[in-house]
Amino acid sequence: MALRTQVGIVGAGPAGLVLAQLLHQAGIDSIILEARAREYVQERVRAGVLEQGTADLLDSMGLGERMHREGIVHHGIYLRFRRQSHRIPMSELTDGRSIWIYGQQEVVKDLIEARLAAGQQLYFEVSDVTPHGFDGDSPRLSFSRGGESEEIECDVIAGCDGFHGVCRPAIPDGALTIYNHEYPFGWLGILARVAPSTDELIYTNHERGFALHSLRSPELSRLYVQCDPHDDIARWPDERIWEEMHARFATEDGWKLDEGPIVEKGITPMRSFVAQPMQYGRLYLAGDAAHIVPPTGAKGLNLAVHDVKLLAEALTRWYESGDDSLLRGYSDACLRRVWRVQHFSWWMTSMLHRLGGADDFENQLQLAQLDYVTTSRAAMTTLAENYVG
Ligand code: RFL
Ligand code: PHB
Repeated sequence: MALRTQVGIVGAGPAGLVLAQLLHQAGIDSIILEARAREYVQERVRAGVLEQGTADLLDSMGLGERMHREGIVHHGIYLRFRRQSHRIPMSELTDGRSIWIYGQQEVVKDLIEARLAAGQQLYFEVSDVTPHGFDGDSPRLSFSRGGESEEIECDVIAGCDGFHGVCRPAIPDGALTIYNHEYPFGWLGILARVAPSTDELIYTNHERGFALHSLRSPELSRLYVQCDPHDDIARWPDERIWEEMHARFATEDGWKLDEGPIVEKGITPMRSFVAQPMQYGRLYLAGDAAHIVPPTGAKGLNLAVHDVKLLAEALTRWYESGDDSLLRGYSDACLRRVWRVQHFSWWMTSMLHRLGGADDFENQLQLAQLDYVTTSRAAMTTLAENYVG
């Protein structure tokens, strides 16, 4: 017998989990199907920066308790170039707005715990998830669980299954316009068991390439260096990683980067991607399933959360009054912010990375832009406004 729910959600990343929680609070029933195991989803190291609006939303959902205890509020960031650091006082420039340092996997843990504590349905380790019938009015999700084939009948499907998911490819050819931009570099990221060497994030433009010093807690540092996206992580023993970090973060005034045991490392390619519209019939895409931004602006998770906030509002309106105007306008409403964030993320990426051009012209332009952004209050405010969201 088929299972039945109101909203069938594919993917238990931030998008799927926040959507499910918002719907639950509005009295709307959903089932989440997740391909991976709970432990895998909870341990995947990814984003670390929450915009004020994301943190406020988690708070309003009653999920902010641990974030307030363990998260760290930052009021500024540093841009480092020509071996000097320049602080962008974000809160001062944005009427007191700030960002939270709280790992994506911590957000995901809090959401999964809330979902299961409320007795709501979330199936891990399912396979062969396939959306059907979403061009009509009887959408279904077929899948396998423990070797058995099962099916969910629902009113709508939410494709929150990330960039490599099955929902976006299920939309017929020609219905989506795809914008895709790949960068000729990636990020090598590490998590190191050592106190951060900085009080706020440092974004560095260096002739050897970009570097970022972030953190997770008073004992855990998160650092990235620009690298070849096709490089093999085996070619990066710990000594080589630290050597590169020291070279790129070096300052005139002798600032020191502390080393510690590396507990996680990996290489991520970078792309900018948008599929539009973000809906087809009764299938709605949200988060990385619909768009990817390079991580330089710290926006991917925040954008995913913004999408599902709009989707939850639209579905709530529809269930309460039969009014589908917000649902019909879902994609347009999301895409306005998606493209603003696309521009900001591309701009930050272009300003801070070695772009691989044959001459030094682009580097000089970057330095001119960095000088402007760190001296003009108007330019600084533009960066700050976009960064805090
Ligand atoms: P996710 O997190 O990829 O979740 C999708 C979920 O769907 C599951 N799935 C399926 N389930 C069932 N059937 C299928 N066929 C399925 N296919 C996939 C997956 O297992 C997964 O659990 O997408 P979502 O929810 O849209 O969330 C997006 C964010 O995860 C992403 O945008 C951010 O991590 C991006 N990002 C950052 N965002 C920020 O806002 N601030 C940051 O500081 C930041 N730093 C980063 C980042 C991403 C990074 N990487 C590794 C890509 C730093 C890095 C290095
Ligand atoms: C992180 O802490 O993982 C992080 C911070 C800022 C970024 C990207 C990633 O822009």
